Amino acid sequence: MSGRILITGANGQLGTVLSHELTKKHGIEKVVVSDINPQTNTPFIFEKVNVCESCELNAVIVKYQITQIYHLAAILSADGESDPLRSWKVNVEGWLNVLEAARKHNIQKLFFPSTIGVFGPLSAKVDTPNNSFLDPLTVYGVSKSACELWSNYYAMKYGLDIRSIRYPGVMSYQSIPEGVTTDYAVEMFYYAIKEKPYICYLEKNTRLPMIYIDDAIRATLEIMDVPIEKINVKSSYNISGLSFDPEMITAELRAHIPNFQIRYQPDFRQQIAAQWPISIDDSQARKDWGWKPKYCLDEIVALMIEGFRSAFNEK
Ligand code: AKB
Repeated sequence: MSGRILITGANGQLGTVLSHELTKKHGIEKVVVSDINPQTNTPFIFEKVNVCESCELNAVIVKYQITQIYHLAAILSADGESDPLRSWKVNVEGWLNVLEAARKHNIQKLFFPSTIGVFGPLSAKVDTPNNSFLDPLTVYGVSKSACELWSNYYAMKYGLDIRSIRYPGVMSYQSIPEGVTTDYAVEMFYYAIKEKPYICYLEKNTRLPMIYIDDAIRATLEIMDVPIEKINVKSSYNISGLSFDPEMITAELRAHIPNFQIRYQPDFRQQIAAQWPISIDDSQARKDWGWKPKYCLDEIVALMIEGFRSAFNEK
């Protein structure tokens, strides 16, 4: 591969793992990880980049001769509601800065992370199709659906090669996500291994599309590797791993930690989750570029417990 890869938002839940996977695949000298916040003791080539500052972004692209960009910098669903205009600025103006830089510097390939948060009340709740009408009711969903439209425009007008996935809620043990409506499915493992009761901010039967981090990262690498001719969706591809609600995952968790206690105290994130699909139709991704999830609930729960225990040195 000529040039180097730039990851923005590398300190986030996806970026933390994707940085390792891309350096494993291409070599540590081929990947530049960046974030608005510094990385301590990082093994990577790291640059502090605020994606809202196009000069910072362009300077890194020129300095390292970047030819691919994985743009993960964003403010997610829960945090976004506390400052809608800042969320719009970071999510949309940040992506436009990347698109403009890609156009000016002939970036060969771009990855854009969209979300199930682009769907709203008018979308089918079960097996939500890829071509649903998008009527999101969070600024996160509004901004990400606007970014999908900008991706389609830059692909059509300037011929940019942009690949995009609508991630479900992601489960990983490598970081504790923040400002994320699906956080509960990660936080509960931390409380369980610490033998503390968990207060869940969603109702016990709020079912959402979810995916294990390894499936999410594999999907990202796979969609970036397929020939452009296979990419028929220029907005973003639905993908899904599985669907579950807090009650289902609690039952699976208690098979490993029987005394795990959970109480339900819904907050504003329940209203966000209630607008989202229960399950996703990812048949277009399966057809176009061979997407297929590998992890089911019992495997994910076992991996999450093992991962959190080793991360927090719990036996
Ligand atoms: C969130 O909950 O904000 C994200 C998402 C579904 O995109 N995990």
